[in-house]
Amino acid sequence: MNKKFFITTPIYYPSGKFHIGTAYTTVLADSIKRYHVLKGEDSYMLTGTDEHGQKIQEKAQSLGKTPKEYVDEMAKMAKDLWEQMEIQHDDFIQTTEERHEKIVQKIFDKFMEQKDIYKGEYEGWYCIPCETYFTKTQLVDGKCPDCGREVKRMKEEAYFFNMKKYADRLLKYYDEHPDFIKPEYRKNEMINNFIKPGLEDLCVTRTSFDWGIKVLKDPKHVIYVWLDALTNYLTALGYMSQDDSLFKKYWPADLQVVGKDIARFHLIYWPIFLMALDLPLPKTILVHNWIMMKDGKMSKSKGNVVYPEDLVDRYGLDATKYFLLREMPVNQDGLFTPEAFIERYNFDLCNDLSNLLNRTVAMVNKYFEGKLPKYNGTPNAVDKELEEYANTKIKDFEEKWNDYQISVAIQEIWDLVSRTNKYIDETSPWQLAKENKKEELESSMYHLVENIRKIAILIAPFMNDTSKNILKQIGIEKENLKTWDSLNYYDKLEDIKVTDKKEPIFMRLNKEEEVEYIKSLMKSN
Ligand code: ME8
Repeated sequence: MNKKFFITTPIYYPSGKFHIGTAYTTVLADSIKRYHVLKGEDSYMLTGTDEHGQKIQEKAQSLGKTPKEYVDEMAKMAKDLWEQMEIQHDDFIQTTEERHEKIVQKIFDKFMEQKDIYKGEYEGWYCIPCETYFTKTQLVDGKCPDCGREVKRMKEEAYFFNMKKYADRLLKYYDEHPDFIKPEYRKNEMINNFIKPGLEDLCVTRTSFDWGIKVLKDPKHVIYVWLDALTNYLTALGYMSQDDSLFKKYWPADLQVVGKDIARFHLIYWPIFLMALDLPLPKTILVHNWIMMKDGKMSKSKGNVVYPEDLVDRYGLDATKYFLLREMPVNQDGLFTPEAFIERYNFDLCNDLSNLLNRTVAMVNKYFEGKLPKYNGTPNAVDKELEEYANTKIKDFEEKWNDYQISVAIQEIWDLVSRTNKYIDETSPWQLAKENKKEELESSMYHLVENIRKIAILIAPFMNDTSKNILKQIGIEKENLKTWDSLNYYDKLEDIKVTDKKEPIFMRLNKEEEVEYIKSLMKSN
């Protein structure tokens, strides 16, 4: 049986168009899924929208819509964007769907029966116009962080989940499962900032609004945010429902991708909910950092928002995905600047990758009428070194990618691109042709095309069209030369005819013009 790979993204708040930061999580998850598909694994990806809560209810009201009308429109917008970005999710769950709501109610009842949930009083700083509670630390100068008005100390009846009960078990789990949290420093943050100082019980219901899943036995309460949102990962697979075949097949998740702002909920509450349900925990939760702008967070009021579809329309899907994944380090926030975007396009994609392909294709045409010579069984020292370099880089790529250090893994591919470009200068095929060194010239062409084939396969998870285009241009038609396993060979290219057309995959952009273009988009957004 095939190895399975189940991956999830967070479910998104439908509060408006998604910017490149929001799209990043999904692009990242999609690329990881595609990598596993390429490796022949039975892969399944889940995404969706998180549709309950007071803010959504108010937003719908302000637009003169029912909350359901509003969230359905937003879910459609999300689906359309994922389609445009060629995201290959297998399911899209909306938390207002019956398949979700019913099971959340069952889970709530189970937790009540187990005495994991108890009734108490929620006390906090309440902003009456915003109808929202805040903790003391959330207040700004003692006032509401949203509207700046006075807040009042208030209480309301609420249900709580007994988190404390599971704290020691969670710490033990962290300790025994070093792969559970990536990158590792996030684990220390959780332990030092939240668990060691004393885990607080989590308020899981509200009575101040009703756009939520009702507690069956106490319907003035709606189930509040995290117990509703997090359980989507189970309900989408049919957990506790009549048909739970997907759940049986795919749970536990192999990877759950989340942004840093929701790390605490996924690294503390989520595993505790799963423990309380007596379910296995996901193998890894990957916490990524944020895409920031020069002047901080992306926001409409700052006029610095970039939407993915604008970049895709002008620069193509692959360049957009490449930038997002390449520019975001694992351990810290990444910066989006129009200059960096255009430079990556011009240097990495055009100068390095596109030129390598063009030069190679042109030379195979010039020296061999487009027909690639076969592998010479006795490569010379320079060729051998290139082969070894490629093998090492592929290994390094896999190691980093499997550890979800995606930008570092992509750098490994570009090292191979640079090294292969350098190989052209080292072997100087034009010189070999002049001196009539046919065997060396043949070997040089073979090694170039073979490295390009490998590069095309390595980029396929995040630059699918470019990968296909490159393989087509270098005349790779046989399926067995496009598989992940075929990265292990070096000597199997035969009867290969490269294209005789000049079709650059990326063309140099005018930096000043394009930087201005992106800046004007940001201002108008
Ligand atoms: O958090 N850079 O939804 P959401 C990178 N509904 N990632 C960013 C980002 C940025 N600038 N801005 C946002 C929610 N994100 C909840 C999730 S899951 C059970 C419930 C990421 O729409 C953010 O970190 O506010 C999160 O992972 C995702 O976008 C969705 O955020």
